[in-house]
Amino acid sequence: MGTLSWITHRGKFSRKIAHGQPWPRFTNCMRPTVSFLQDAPQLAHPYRDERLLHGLLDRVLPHPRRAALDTDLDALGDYALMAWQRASTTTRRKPVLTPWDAWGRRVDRIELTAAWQEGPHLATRHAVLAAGHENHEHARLEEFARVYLYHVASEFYTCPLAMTDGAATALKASGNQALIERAMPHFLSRNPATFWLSGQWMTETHGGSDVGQTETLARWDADGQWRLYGRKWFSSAVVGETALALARPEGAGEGSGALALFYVETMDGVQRKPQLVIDRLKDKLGTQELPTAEIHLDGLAAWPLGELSNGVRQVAPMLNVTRTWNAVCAIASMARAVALARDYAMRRQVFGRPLIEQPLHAQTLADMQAEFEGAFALAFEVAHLLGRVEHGSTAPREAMLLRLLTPLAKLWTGKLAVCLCSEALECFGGAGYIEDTVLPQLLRDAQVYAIWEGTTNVLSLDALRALAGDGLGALRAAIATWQQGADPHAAFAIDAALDAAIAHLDVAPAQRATLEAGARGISITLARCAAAALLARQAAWSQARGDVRPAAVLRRFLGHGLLRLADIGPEDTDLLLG
Ligand code: MFK
Repeated sequence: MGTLSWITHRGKFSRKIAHGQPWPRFTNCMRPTVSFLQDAPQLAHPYRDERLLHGLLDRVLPHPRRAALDTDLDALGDYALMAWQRASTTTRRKPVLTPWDAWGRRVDRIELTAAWQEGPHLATRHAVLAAGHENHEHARLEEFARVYLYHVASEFYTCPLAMTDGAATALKASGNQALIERAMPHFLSRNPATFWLSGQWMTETHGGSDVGQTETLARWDADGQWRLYGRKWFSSAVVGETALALARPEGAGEGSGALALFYVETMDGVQRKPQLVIDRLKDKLGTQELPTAEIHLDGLAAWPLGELSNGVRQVAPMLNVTRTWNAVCAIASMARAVALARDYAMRRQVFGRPLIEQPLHAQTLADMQAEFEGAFALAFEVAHLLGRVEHGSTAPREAMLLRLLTPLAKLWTGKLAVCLCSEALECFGGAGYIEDTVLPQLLRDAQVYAIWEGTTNVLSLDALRALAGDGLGALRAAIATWQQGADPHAAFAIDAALDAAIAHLDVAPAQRATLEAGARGISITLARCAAAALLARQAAWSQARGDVRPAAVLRRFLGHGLLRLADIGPEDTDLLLG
């Protein structure tokens, strides 16, 4: 027996249907009512209700700094809440490129989404970039707290912000006073009218990892000006007023050592310079609000940052900053996914009780939470360390630590974001697969974190580069410090995993292939060891204040195991792929 209800222009009707009796056909004037509706997930205030960020800032920042930061973080949390509600009630838009105007003039005009139009106002009003370049050791931490809250709401406007931050950092490192004086006031402006964005033009048609194959040519033209000629295949912030571009000075040799790093400006007043042509916008899996473009350069004026070679070395400060953004933005996406899944589990009734009371579902959510908190701890440690190293308030060894932790945090959080966003979608059942819940976007967007700014494998090889210096010694020393006062079982587990990873690094130079083949496993194991030690530090601090929750997070994280080493040799790989 069942009851069918429906509404027509004459009112509401219902009819009992006996078992086996056919259900009547609906006519156009009958509108079925739904007797069971599911509650949509609600987003808690991304700042006020964010336990982890509060815990971190309370532990680290001196009281006056902590209090001063509150206004910006609270406002960015409000904006994030508004943006979530807006995204839930409007159709998702993409930027639109208009190459020609109605009268045949080349205009390359790009219409941006609402969040992108709001971007310069938000970024300058809340000093997102300017905060990171203030002269104190917590500057980067305070910057990345803002980034964490703003990122998802920004619809990846954080991508050009990251590159602008990277460009500012690379300019400072270059010591080129003329360019610093010209661009920095715009990059760090607190006024949207004078704010400039920077792009990062590296990738060409052969792909992004092997930058040494760059074909863009830099020519010293008869007018006494360097000019760039060539094609860049992925330009993420094509709306930027400036960019840093790798190019090969005419007559220079092959390979990456012969590349130079140039600064360019893209606008002539309100018009885009005609020597920069936008060929088309990319059609991407995710980050769809971000106008990623294919461009070509036909004599765009350019200024070298420094020497006319070693451009990769000169752009490295930019890469390390954007990789930190990548890690913080990855944990911001994880935070959103985990928060929505947890909220939904409290609303959704299934098999007679809320989903959160189903033991297996609760277990799944707790597992996600523990992994997220480990990633949060590592990403923010990198952010804070970056500021302390830049400010000069650390021992020299900590610069080595930063050099190693940056690729580790980027590569591990990039992979974890995909995994947790996928798991979160599954927590919604079929609804997680439906576009107008806005949930699938989380997964599609997350995929970029593992690709941007170097793939997991490229970053694993970069970690080997960092380990070849004194990165390992620095990591060992840091882990020993972080886990002081930690539960001895936790310290034992972390040390054992660290020793196992180090044993995998101990290969003869002739066995470089074995080392490289294992680089991803080593990197993820080291990242997990660092994260566990940081969780242990937070657990000890919190326990002393009567909060035992972080200790439970640490136990759960350790329960997932720290080791991700690959124990299968290259010979087996050859057999598998043969
Ligand atoms: C919302 C979040 C937003 C995030 C931003 C999104 C923007 C997305 C836009 C992009 O994705 S732009 C494309 C980004 N492309 C990459 O990240 C390139 C990936 N490939 C690599 O990282 C390769 O490892 C690399 C290009 C660096 C290899 O180049 P080489 O020239 O073959 O490497 P080599 O010879 O080992 O290094 C050259 C020098 O740079 C060496 O120094 P020396 O000359 O002094 O010996 C290296 O030590 C140094 N170096 C390389 N990577 C470094 C570094 N130094 C410091 N830090 C690093 N990370």
